[in-house]
This record gives sequence, structure tokens and C-alpha cells, in this order.
Amino acid sequence: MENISIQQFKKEYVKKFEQLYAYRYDEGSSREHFVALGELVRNYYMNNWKSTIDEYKEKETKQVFYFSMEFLPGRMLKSNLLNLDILPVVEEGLRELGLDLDEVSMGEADPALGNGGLGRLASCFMDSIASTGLAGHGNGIRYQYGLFKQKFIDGYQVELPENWLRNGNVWEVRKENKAVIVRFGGQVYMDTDEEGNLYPRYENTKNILAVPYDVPQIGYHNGIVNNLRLWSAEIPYGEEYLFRTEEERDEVKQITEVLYPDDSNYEGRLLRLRQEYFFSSAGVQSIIRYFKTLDEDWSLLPDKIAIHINDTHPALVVPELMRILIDEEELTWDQAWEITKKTISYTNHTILQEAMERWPIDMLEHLLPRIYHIIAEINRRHIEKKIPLYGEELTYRTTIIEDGQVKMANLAIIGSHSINGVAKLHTNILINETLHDFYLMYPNKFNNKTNGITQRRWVQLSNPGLTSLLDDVIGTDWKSNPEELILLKAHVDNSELLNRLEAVKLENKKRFAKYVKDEMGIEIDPNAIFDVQIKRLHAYKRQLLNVLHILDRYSQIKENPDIDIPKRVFIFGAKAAPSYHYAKQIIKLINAVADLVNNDTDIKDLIKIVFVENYGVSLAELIIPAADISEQISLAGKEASGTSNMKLMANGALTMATMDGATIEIYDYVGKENIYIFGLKNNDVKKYHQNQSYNSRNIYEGNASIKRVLNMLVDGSIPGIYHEGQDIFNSLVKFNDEYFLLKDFDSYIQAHKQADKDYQDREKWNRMALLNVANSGPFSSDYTILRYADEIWKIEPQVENLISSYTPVK
Ligand code: 9GP
Repeated sequence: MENISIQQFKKEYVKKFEQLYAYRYDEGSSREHFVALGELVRNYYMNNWKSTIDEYKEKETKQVFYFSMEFLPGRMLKSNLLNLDILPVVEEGLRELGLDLDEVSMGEADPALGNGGLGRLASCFMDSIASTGLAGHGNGIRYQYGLFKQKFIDGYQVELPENWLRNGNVWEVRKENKAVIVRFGGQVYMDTDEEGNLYPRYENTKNILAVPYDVPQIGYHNGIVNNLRLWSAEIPYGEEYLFRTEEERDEVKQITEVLYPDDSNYEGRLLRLRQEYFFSSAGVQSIIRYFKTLDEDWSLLPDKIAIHINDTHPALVVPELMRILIDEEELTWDQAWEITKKTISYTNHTILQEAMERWPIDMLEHLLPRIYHIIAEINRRHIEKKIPLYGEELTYRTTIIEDGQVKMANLAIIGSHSINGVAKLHTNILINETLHDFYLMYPNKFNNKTNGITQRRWVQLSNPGLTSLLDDVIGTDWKSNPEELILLKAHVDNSELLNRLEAVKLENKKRFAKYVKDEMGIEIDPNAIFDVQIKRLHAYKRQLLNVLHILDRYSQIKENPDIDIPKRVFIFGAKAAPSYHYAKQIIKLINAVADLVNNDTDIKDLIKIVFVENYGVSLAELIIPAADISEQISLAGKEASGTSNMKLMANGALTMATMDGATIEIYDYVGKENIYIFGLKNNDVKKYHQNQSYNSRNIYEGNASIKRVLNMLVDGSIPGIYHEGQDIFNSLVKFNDEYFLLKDFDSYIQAHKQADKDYQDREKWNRMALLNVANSGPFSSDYTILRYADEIWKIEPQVENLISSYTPVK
């Protein structure tokens, strides 16, 4: 946008505020200031938004549509200001008006429209697509209620509704004129027209209106504003009489009412399936409507449009696109199938079996009869075509429909031209194990795209101290081309700089410590090691291993109060799926251990535990810049990629990790001296499984420290846990420790001992931290997205900038 002076901004701001509220701006609350500022900022991007979309259309630029059930954008105010290049002007202007931008920003709700990594990745991608100048948009659901608000009551997780839209959303634009109808239920009959063509005739369907709300996705200093389209379900105008009962009306509302509170646990529910079809169908319909305005031949659809499906949740775009092309646009099956495959690509984000979506045939057929027909036909043709090539056994292992269930991953793979994993190890596991049968059929479809994060939000906005240090030392080009962070490496021996880096970290730790004191009443020492594990609570992520380490450390201090180790603050942020009993027991355990340890004066504050409530993007922005240690301790082979590992590294935290997900690639970049690696490797785990030779009880019986720690779970040492202690103990000893915590325990403890030692050598620690920042550039989502653009979507940046000259590394 054009330059705006501080004076001009102040004038416009005061005017906007007073027009909105009819009282003096200095009487406003942060919420009101946020709304006024948001309204003003809209004026600054609206023209660009329109011209971006117009230009794509005029030039018939190929555009990608990223379909995702989840987006976790975080508060958008500062990010929009940053990308519009008016952050300093607004900050200063507000200051001169006696207002603080950070406080104003708190007036914005943090939209929790996702569970965790998957949704946050989608939002990093949205930012990177716009910032690298690519023509690409998001397509998702405008949930009325985001992921539940987490409260701890008596140490237990309680879920409260997250009414993030209570005060409206200043960024969104409701576009009723772009609404479409999505059809559910009823019966479908195939009739024949006069020319002998089959066409579907529907009866008794429930037609729902999908209304889009568009949210701008502003590129970094490049004038591009793309679109995130979120759909809301409504009763179609004039058809209210068809929804006479409260129940029928509720059914409509429910479709976009709540985010399904789960990520890696599969729990099929009719509502979830309705949500999936709702936004998939609405999105495809609006794309087709756009394509038709171009007046091009259908065969050119894949040259103008790419559709990406983020995990299998939007996999119904495959039969939906087929349905529209065949039933509505009257293409032949073969034409439609070619177009569909060429248009669609798919990312797999997990290998956990329970997360592989499968729908009972009855449910799918009842809810979406025509879609089910099409899936069955896709499957029939797949089987028919592949048997002569690959034989029955292999072919039937790839069937979409089996044992009364429809397998969504199989549908996504068969119906798309590209399947990617999200880190090298993950992709290898897909190729060699989980999806091996498909790999044998379609080796060229498979590829890896290691995840990334945007340094704009995760460094520039959340860590201003580090940002100005970097600007001073290596210049500012890293902001548009994060690989330049490597220039920092040349300064690794500059002890003055290392001290500055330490000072920045200390300030960030003080900021977080203040939050902890104000919100939780816990006093923490900013000079302690801040040891951070922030992610969804799941057994495979092994927050429990972290707790076992704490209990071991606690016992050692109790035994030897003069022990010479640095203070540690263990910081947790994690929500558990409401129905995930075991994960909730672990939350209770962490809170109980926190009560025990935080109140034990014998240990002289050598350990503190902070379990923040309601962890989400905004809290991550506070915690990550303050972290010294990044806990990435999943059982090897289980974490597809991880992204908090990258954010923490970029902020100078040292990684404590197993060789899993993208952490392996972090290890490759920083080198073994600058990371703490422990535990079994993926191949070791595989061997244990093959030989069935793991016996956790033997480890328990034979290892005194483990025995001591595990006994604490059941002998009353931790007040406040009741059956939780016993259940957790049983999972580790009686039920053979599915995630190999006991096997990895010793090496984990050793790695932490080394970290204690290193932390006491400040110079050494700071060097390691610096090298982590320096090597974090390649994990920018800008590069990840350029690889998607180049290798999968075949789209090119529309603007010249530093990063568009980047050559993707394979
Ligand atoms: O569990 C993965 C996580 O490892 C990855 O970083 C993230 C983004 O790719 O996706 C998560 N998967 C899911 O949330 C569900 O498949």
C-alpha cells in the first residue's frame, strides 16, 4: 500500500473511532479500539484485494484452492499490519494517541478453527502463498464455535464453548450473492433423457444454503491479497417452510456450529461427514462457477485450477467434482476422471491407523446417495483396470470400499495426481509401509514436502527483540528470504553478540514469567531453563515421558538438596480431545505433579511446573520466544512432521528430541553438537514390533530409577491423583508400554543431564542457540509452499521478489 504518515494515520484513526462509537476515542476499550483499527485497516487493503482477484481472472492465472477442515490463523491484526508494511506507523501513531498496539491487539479474538499442527500449517501456508506472490486461496468452514476453551478445575480438563464470533469478525466479508446450495439425503434415481443419456433425478433431498465469508490473506509487502473462504450453513431463503421443526432447523445450524474437537483420533460421526461434504461441495461449486466465467474448454480446468486436499477430510471433492462434471456439465466419465485426477492433489498428515478416516457405507449412502454411487463406480473401475496389471491380491488391498466401509485415504490417492508426506521420514514410511501398495501402482504420484513455518508471525511478530538483533547483524533481507539467516553463522564467535542474544531471551522469559505470575499466581525465575512442550496431548507425543523425567529429577533433589543443577521451569501447553480418556488422565497427572513440586519448599525452586490453560496460537507466541529447550519426544516414527519444533528452533531454543518427523531434518541442519538426540530410532521400534520382543515389565523390575518413579504414581507420593496414577502405571507396566517410554527413559535422562551441564556454560549454550536460529531459514513455509507450487500445483509467483528467485531444493 502507499505510504501513510503517522499524522495522517492518527487523523484517520480518531475519525474512524468516533464515527463508529460516537464518543471520544480515549474512552474506548481495547475491543473497541481493535474494531476501529480493523475497520480502518480494511480501507488499506480492500482495493488490493479486489485488484488481485480481478487480475487473476483477467489473466486467467492458474489458482490453487487449499481445502482444509481447519485453519488456525491466530490474531490477524498485527500480521495484517506487518504484511501491509504499516506496522511501525500504526504502532507509533497509536502511541502518540496514548494507546498501545499490543493492548489493542488483545481486543481481537483468536480464532481457534483447528485442533493443532494441521490447522496451523494451513494458516502458515495461506500467509506464504500470498507472500510469495502465488495465486492461491483457502477453503474451509466458518465454525460458530472454535475448538473448546480449556479450563482446569481441580486439575482436570474441562471444556467450555469458544464463542469467538461473539463480537463479530472485522476481517470477514459475507458474500450472500456467492452462496451455493449443498444437497443432502433423499433418494436419487437415474433417468434417461430423450437422447438416451442418463441423468440423476433427486427426491426428498434437504437443500442447505452455503454462504461464504471471505477473509483477506495479505501478502508481505507485495500488494497481493488472496482469499480465505469460510462457509456457513443456513436455511435457503424462501424455503424456511421446509424446515418447520426446531430439530430440522437445528440440524442446519449444527453443520457449521462446532469444530470437531479431535485431530489424531478417528471417531466417525454423521455430523463430521456432513461438515466434510458441506465445505467440499460448496468449495468445488464456487470454483466451477468461476471457471465457467472464463469460457474455456473443460479439458483446460487443470490448467487453470489446482485443488489441494489437506488430509482426507476434504476427500469428497473427488466424487463431488466428478458429479458436477458428469451430471451437470454432461462430460463423459472418462473425460471427467482425467480432469479430476489432474486437478486434485492430496497431503497425508499422519500414519496413525485410528486417524485414517473410514465411513460406514450405510451412512455415506444415506447421507449422500449420488456421491456414494460415484465412489462405488470409481472403485469398480479402479479394480477392473488394476487387476490385469497388478493381480487381485494387491489390487484388492487398494480398494476404496471394504468391509462395509469407505476408505477416504484410498479415495484421495486414487482420485489425485500427487500424494505427499510432510517430512522425509514420514514420506518414506508412507512409501515403504503405510501406502506401499499404492506406491507400487503409482510411484510417480508420491513425493515429500517437509512442513514449514512463517518467520513473519513466529519471529518478526512474536519476537521483536530477536528481529532487531538480526536486522542489526545480518541486515533485513532475511525477512523476505529466510535462508539468509545462515549469515548469522559467521558471528558465532562474537561474544558480545552472544550476550545480546542471551539478553533478548531473558527479556522474553521475563515477559512470559509476568504472564505466569499474573494469570496463574506462580512465581518463576527467568534465569531458570525454560523447558517447553507445547502440542496436542496424545500418548504418542509422550508428555508422560517428560513427567517421568520431572519426577526423577524431583526425587534426586529430595535425596540430595545440594545438587548442583540449574533451575528448570517445565512448561506445558496441551489440549486433550474431550473423549480421549487417557490423555485427560495425563493432564490431571501433570497438574497434580505441578501442585506437589511447586509447593515443596525443600527443593528450593529447582523445579517449577507451569501448565498453561487453553494453549493456542496466541499463547504460543508468548511461550516460544521464551523457550530454552524444545521437547520433541514422540516415539520415533509416529510424529508425521511437527511444526512447533521449527518455531522453537527459529527462536533459539535447543531441541531435545527423538529422531522423528521433521526433527530429523533439523538435526541434519544444525548438526549433532547443537541438538540433544536420544531414544530409539524408527528401525529399532520396527524391530521390537517384528520380534514382539519388548517387555516393559522387565525394564521396570530391572531399573531402580524407573521403578522409583513409577511407584510414585501409585504409592500416594503425588497427592490428588486417584485412579489416574494406577491407570497410567498399568499402561506402562501391565499393558507393555505401547510407546516405549521405559525403553527411552535412561537416554532421555542422560540427554537432560547434558543440557544442565551445557546451560551452565553460558557461552556454549548461546552459541548453540545462535546456530539454531542461523539454521532455521530452510524451514520457512515460503520454501515449502514454493515446492508445492512448482512440483504439484504448477503455478508461479505473480510478483518479483527475493524469494521468487529461489530454486527449490529437492
Ligand atoms: O500429527 C501431524 C503433525 O506431525 C504435523 O506436523 C501436522 C501438519 O502436517 O499434521 C498433524 N496431523 C494431524 O493433525 C492429523 O492428521
